[in-house]
Amino acid sequence: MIFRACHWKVQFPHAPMVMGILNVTPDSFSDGGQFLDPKQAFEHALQMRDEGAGIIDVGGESTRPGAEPVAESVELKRVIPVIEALREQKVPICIDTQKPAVAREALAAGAIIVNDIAAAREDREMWELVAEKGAGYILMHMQGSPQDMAKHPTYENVVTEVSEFFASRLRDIAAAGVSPDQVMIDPGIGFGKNSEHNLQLLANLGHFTIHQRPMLVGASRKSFIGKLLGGDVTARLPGSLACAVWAALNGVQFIRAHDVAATVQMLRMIGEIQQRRQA
Ligand code: 7PJ
Repeated sequence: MIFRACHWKVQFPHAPMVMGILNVTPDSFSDGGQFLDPKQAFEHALQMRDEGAGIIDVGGESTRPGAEPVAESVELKRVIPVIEALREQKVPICIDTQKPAVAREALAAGAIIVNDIAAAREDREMWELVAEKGAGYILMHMQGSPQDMAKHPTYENVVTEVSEFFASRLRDIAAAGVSPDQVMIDPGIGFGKNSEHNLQLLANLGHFTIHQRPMLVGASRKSFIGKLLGGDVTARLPGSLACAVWAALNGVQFIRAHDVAATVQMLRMIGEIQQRRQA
């Protein structure tokens, strides 16, 4: 299995990679407002790179439950200067946006992967762009939209429904001209899922290997950790690390995380131990 994003490629098996989260927003749920200034955002990205992040996910629109959509011009003004500044830094950049126009500018500014949590539900322009540029694409499952997804998530079986979503969207994406090599799949922890749904998805990550695509999981600091175990958003690192280690041991190749140093150290330790397993 291989993942390609423009000039960048990763051949698997490969040690799990951390995607560091850079929210250039005033209202993201755990760090909103901290990195709205482009210079501060840039510095934070460099710090995450130095801590071992393999990808930086740059987002200018909060997708926390109930978040208001942001105008295209505002989103562009937040993310483009940061991506341009990072271009020279040789760290793969992912643009977290649902808008094809923002993705287009971001790819032109140096981003190589599109993290489209909407999975192109509005139109197919995003996939056409990804096909045209040879960019990477994160196919994430979400029930509903960020505005309404927290209200009444319902599934007969969340694991099979998410898996069917992957199968059907992977077919549509291929039909739009995107190579399967450009796509990674993501169950979308917290996106139209309650705590039980999130746990069932995590418990059954192995189910998604049938799609033969690398997987991304983002559970970092999410509210289900607090709901299950208590603790506000600043006190969810142990729970986040437990999700990350579980994901890594269940075949997940990319971990989306806020706390890059801790997550990288944990994954490296697991890797050292794993290498020494005897048959
Ligand atoms: C995810 C995301 C995730 C992908 C967010 C947060 C909430 N994109 N964007 N997967 N979560 N692909 O920053 O934790 O799980 S926003």
